[in-house]
Amino acid sequence: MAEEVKLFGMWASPFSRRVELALKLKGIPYEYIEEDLSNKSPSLLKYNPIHKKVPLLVHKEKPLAESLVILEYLDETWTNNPILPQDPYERAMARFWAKFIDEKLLPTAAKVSHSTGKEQEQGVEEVHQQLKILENELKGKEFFAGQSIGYLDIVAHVLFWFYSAGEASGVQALTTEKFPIISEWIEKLIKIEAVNECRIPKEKHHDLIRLRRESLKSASK
Ligand SMILES: N[C@@H](CCC(=O)N[C@@H](CS)C(=O)NCC(=O)O)C(=O)O
Repeated sequence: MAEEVKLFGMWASPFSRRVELALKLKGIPYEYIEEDLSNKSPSLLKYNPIHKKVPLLVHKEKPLAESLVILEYLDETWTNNPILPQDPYERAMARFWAKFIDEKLLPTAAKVSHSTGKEQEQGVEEVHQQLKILENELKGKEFFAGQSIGYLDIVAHVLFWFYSAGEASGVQALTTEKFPIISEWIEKLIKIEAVNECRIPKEKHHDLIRLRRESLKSASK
């Protein structure tokens, strides 16, 4: 039943896109509800009162927040097309790298996208170091999950957002020259239908990033 699963998301949110990608890869029918984050719906505030953020998944009236938590729930509830590895050590390592991406890499990536001048330069240096670590992890593999797309690829899919933000700001930290393995991985992902369906619309995203950077500049004047 399509109405059994509801996803409250926002088109430019890489975290929402992550959950959408998992739903599509696992073939779970769902209803998508677009949130206006400047005017959050009563449902979002009711179901996610702590963080008040998207993505929010509601399954049979039970709410779940936080994209990584949602991914695990989906995999445990719908056991077809598993995304997490079966082996406990490999599962633990997938979670380790997911934490690295969300707790280390993303804050630095956000710093690069949302700052200017010295702070941005520093962010680029830091993000280069972290992307190198991720690039090493991917060395010799088709995907982060191994032979086919899995949990860690879905988590690392936020790099699409980072790449697009780099295009819009004119400061591209994720180049093919510096990160050939990650770039090749992006090319492979794009060929997967579900990934393509979950891509953030480029022009619309660029406009949003430019708008945010404009207000950033005016605020710092
Ligand atoms: N750690 C959260 C991050 C979610 C998040 O930051 N969502 C943003 C959109 S990208 C949001 O809803 N922001 C609204 C707000 O902060 O008020 C996750 O993994 O789901």
